[in-house]
Amino acid sequence: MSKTLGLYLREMETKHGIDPQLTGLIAHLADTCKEISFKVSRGALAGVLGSAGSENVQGETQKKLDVIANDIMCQACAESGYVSGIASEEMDHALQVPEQYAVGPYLVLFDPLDGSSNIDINVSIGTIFSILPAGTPHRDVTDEEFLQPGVNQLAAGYVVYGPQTQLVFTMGHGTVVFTLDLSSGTYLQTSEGMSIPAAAKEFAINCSNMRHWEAPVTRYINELLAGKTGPRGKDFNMRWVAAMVAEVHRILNRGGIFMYPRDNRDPSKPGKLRLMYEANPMSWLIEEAGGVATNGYERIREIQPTGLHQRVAVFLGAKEEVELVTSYHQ
Ligand code: AFP
Repeated sequence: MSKTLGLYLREMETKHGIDPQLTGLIAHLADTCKEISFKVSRGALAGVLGSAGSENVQGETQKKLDVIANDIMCQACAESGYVSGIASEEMDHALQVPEQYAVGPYLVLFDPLDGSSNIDINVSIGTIFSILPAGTPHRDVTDEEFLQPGVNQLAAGYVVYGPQTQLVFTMGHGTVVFTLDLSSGTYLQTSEGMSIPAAAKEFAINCSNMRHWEAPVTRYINELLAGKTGPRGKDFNMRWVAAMVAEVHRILNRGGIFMYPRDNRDPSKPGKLRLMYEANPMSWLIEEAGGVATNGYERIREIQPTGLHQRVAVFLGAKEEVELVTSYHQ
């Protein structure tokens, strides 16, 4: 009989002294994602597909479901009583908790729906979250308070909406997986600890950007593509789902390396992915599973953020591969 999320969280409180407010917040976010999962699964039947006709702070066109998921997550965090402030990919600035709700000791950051281009074609997408300390609970939260390095995270995870809805998270005691049992509406544990093999046979990168890459990345990918007769002496397979959630989920399950490098298209953008609510939480999940995550130069979780929506190059997954491509940058 699989363990329920509730039981697992209680055990984390007693075994590892995790604050019941933190486990309470995770349970609340997990519940909230059931609602997003339900809306995602209904798609056109619920009239939630297509563009919202607006742009987010990144200048990206928002899908209806981006906006819906963002509203659901904001409301859930605000009403939980566990948080002092909320930041999201879809909002220019951090959101303060409205007066009618209690505040708590945590800051929550999220990408409410990662992989937006997959929404309308029924391919895996997900919600990514990162939880940071807020100090003494307060209401007047500023963007600057969120600018903490990823090593400060107290919990991080995602919910992937794929053939199954799965919650994958860490509180620093391994990366664990819970699958939403649709018959009972409960999350049941389906992995007690993910483990990424140090070597890899699969890589994920958007090769259409090859002409914009910097030399170390071109060198590394060319070596992988050369296969058995190249310097690596073996063949590699390639995958690209265009949703970081799905790529990380695959790597946690069967290994490999994921890359979204910085490129020369726009010097003001060091990579595409966002540090605070994409790279940091994913990096921790990967590290807790024995993998490595760098920006080509340094460990992602040690980067001191300078902006809520700052971008970062990402190389994450199998230890040997990430260390190799990182060494090419030195
Ligand atoms: P959204 O956060 O806008 O949904 O973008 C998803 C994403 O940032 C990341 O999940 C993918 O790895 C990446 O975009 C795919 O980007 P390309 O379309 O450039 O390959």
